Amino acid sequence: LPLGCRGCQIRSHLKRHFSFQSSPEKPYYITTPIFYVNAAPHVGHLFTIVITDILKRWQELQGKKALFLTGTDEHGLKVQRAAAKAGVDPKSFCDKGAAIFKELAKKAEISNDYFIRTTDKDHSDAVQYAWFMLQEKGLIYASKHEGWYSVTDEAFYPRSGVQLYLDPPTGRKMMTSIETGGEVEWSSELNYHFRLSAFREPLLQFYKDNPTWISPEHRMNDVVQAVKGGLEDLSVSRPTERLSWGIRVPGDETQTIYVWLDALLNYTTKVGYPWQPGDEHLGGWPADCHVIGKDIVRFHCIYWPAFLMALGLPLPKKILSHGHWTLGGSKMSKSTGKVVDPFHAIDRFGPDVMRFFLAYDAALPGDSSYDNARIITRYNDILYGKLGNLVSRVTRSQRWNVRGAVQRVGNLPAEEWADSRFYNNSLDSVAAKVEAAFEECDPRKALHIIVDLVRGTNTFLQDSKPWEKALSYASGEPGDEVDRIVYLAAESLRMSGIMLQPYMPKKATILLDQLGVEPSRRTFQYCRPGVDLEYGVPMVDLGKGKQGVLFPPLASNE
Ligand code: MET
Repeated sequence: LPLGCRGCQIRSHLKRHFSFQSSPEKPYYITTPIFYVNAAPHVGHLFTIVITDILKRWQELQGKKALFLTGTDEHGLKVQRAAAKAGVDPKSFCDKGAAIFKELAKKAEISNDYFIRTTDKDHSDAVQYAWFMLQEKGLIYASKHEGWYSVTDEAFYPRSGVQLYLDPPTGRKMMTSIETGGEVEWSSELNYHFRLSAFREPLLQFYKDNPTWISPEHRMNDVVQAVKGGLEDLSVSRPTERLSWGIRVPGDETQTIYVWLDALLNYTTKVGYPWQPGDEHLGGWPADCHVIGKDIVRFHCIYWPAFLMALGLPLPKKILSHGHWTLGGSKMSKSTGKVVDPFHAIDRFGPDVMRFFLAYDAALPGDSSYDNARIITRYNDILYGKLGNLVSRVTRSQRWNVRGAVQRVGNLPAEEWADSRFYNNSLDSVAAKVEAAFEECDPRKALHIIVDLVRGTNTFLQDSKPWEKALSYASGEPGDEVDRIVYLAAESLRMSGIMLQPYMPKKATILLDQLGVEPSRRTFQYCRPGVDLEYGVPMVDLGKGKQGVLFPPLASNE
């Protein structure tokens, strides 16, 4: 009885909290994992939020409403112990950690709409409600649990999942998880279990019906094998005397909810769970894409869909699991001291250049190695050498002006200017190729296609030498042939600028301002040759010399 009452209380309390404006269309909804607050962010976190931001901004470029949730995972033994070690109360510890992640998002030009903290009251109330619903459905039961627990991974492992490890530097013997290397400790206690085993068949059926649900697809095989191999019921609470920093089990103060159940629910609680049946879409649920690292596939691809099925909620449409960043050949990790501070990296190269580099060399689908020298190479070769150069060549020439070329050539029938190898091979098809890459959730591939266009346009100019041809027109009018060349190069730049906005929001805006593209004409629908005849007059002072240069040469000490 007390539990039932508690459920009603929670529900009526929550109804006051979530009221979404009705809108007929479900927004596109994308998320990052919520990050543990106990460790400072490294470049891998920056990569995850940047990739997610690019995918979100791509949707907006298409004219769709998109919502982006990121945040911090604040409960659990790991955070509890880190706070104790730091000698501060857990809440103050979390406040500090969450502020750093928020600052990183701001510094990296991330356009997240929400930032959830699992210590938010709305969230913990909704988690208790979900628990209550699972219990009502008979999917949670109490029993003794014995097993190995890794605090680093916040996960239990079966006997077959652990091994004895001898730490070479210290000679210390310890038990570790075979999968992650995280140290495990033995625990034998009474706690609540979720009937995960009951979801084996529904999960296998779901994977079968949705073979492209996980990207890259090969990770689906591992998930299917794991589920086929058998699913044990999952321990979903710990005794409060061990784990006090968390959400209490409703009706049983002696137990605290397992941090992963608490954490996974963030994706729904921030967008209005518990909804009135059928109203999920108002806040954006189901998520269109959860972006995650490959190390947390099990939680997102087995536990999470099982929890949602248990709650009778729709499943997310896509899981994009990326690889890791390595440094000097091994995984970036705090324990080995091999980490790159993303704040320093942004201070050094700027947010847009970092975003470009992380997307161009993205750990998608495999791992990537992080290297400052490579960032410099990419900058010199692509941003300074190709894109910056193209902008200067097109917009700053004394021998022609873009506006004149757009007016004179753009108004002609397409046969008059579109019939060239450059047009047919690059300009005409680039938008469709980029779009297809985004449909495959591959912003890296999409960026390579855009960069290829920029390279190709430089080559086209190099080969057609409009600067030489323009010299032979003394009247000041550059003439048909030069006009056509300039027009095609300007169109390429205009389309590249539009498609680069999700990657480099600030730099792409400057580029489009310099090219004089109206802000209302910067969406993907304008990403076809010949559709905009209104551009060409710079909206900003292009300045002289270095002033206004989009990508200046790097200082020699870089
Ligand atoms: N905090 C977890 C991690 O950083 C992710 C939780 S996502 C629900 O791995």
